[in-house]
This record gives sequence, C-alpha cells and structure tokens, in this order.
Amino acid sequence: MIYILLGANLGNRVQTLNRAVDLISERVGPVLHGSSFYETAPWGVTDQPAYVNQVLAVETTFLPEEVLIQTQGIEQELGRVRLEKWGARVIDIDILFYDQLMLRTDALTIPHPLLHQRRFTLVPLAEIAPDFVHPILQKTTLELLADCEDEGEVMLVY
Ligand code: A4P
Ligand code: MG
Repeated sequence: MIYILLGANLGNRVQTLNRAVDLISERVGPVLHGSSFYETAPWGVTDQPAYVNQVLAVETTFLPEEVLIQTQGIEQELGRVRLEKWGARVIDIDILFYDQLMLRTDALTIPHPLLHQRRFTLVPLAEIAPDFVHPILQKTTLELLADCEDEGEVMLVY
C-alpha cells in the first residue's frame, strides 16, 4: 500500500483533486481509501492562497520510481507549472509512504521527509491510516499528530 498526498491552491482546487484521483486510479492502481478534503493554511511560503489537501491509500504493482514517473506525468497534465519551492501550484502529488520501505535517492525520499512536521498531511492521513507506523520514527500517525508542533489551520471541507 502506498499513501499519497494531493494538494492544490490555484484554480478549481476540488475539481483538480477529483481529476487527480481518477488519473491515479487509472495509472498507478486502485484507490482503496480517500480522506475527506481539508482546507489548510499555506505552510512554508505563507503568502499564498489556502490549499485543499487530501490523502489517498493506493494499491500498486509499480516500483517507487515508476510511481513517481506516473504522478509527475499527472501533475504535468493537470497544468502544474513549477515556479517557486513551496509556492502556489495547481497540483502537487507527494508520495508519503510505500509500505514500510525506506528509500533515499536523488529523485525520491520515502517516507516523505517533512510529513511528520505538517498538520496538513497528518490530519487527513490520520483519518484513513491512524495506526500506520512510520518506518523510521516508529510512531503511528496518531502519535505523530500528538507530537506535531505545527499550528497551521486544517479545516474539514467535506
Ligand atoms: N521528491 C523527493 N521525494 C519525493 C516524494 N516522496 N514524493 C522529489 C514526491 N516527490 C518527491 O518536488 C521536488 C522534487 O521532489 C521532485 O522532482 C521529486 O523528484 P516538487 O513537487 O517539484 O517541488 P515542490 O513541491 O515545490 O517542493 P517540495 O519540497 O516537494 O515541496 P513540498 O514538500 O511538496 O511542499 N501548504 C499546505 N497547507 N498544503 C500543501 O500541500 N505543499 C507545499 C509543497 C508547501 N506548502 C503547503 C503544501
Ligand atoms: Mg512536492
């Protein structure tokens, strides 16, 4: 099982996320669970519009690098223009976990190295995978959330 974070803060955010879910199920594998949509305060670069974030649980037969190629293709197709690190974007797709795998290459770090510092990731993840254990930190999502010092607002949309 892999866990994927979707984020959008430009354009029709919810429509973009729905299209991303469809493309992921076609090109990566069946989407077994999807969290609710959350409207979240921008993290990192705070002078940008609010995001909508969602976390998906996806079953895949692809290797991690192949998943990244697929998700980057989907980002391109949905109109992602890369401007500024952590800056505004039509769509961002991050791979959070790939089973209990730990991986670090130039292109890919799994688990995502910042996930435990971000309420916009942990809150939706806790909805669909509260007891998943982070392979490096050896804590469940709920434990990571309890320890997280991020105070960014995360509001359930639907
Ligand atoms: N990459 C490495 N590991 C991964 C991984 N696990 N998943 C590489 C996906 N990509 C991974 O990403 C840069 C490179 O990261 C990719 O080429 C890939 O090889 P990017 O998406 O091009 O650049 P970026 O997104 O601007 O930078 P970065 O560091 O990925 O930013 P983040 O961490 O994605 O943060 N605030 C809220 N509320 N909600 C958000 O969703 N997102 C960001 C972006 C900032 N603030 C946010 C949100
Ligand atoms: Mg990214």
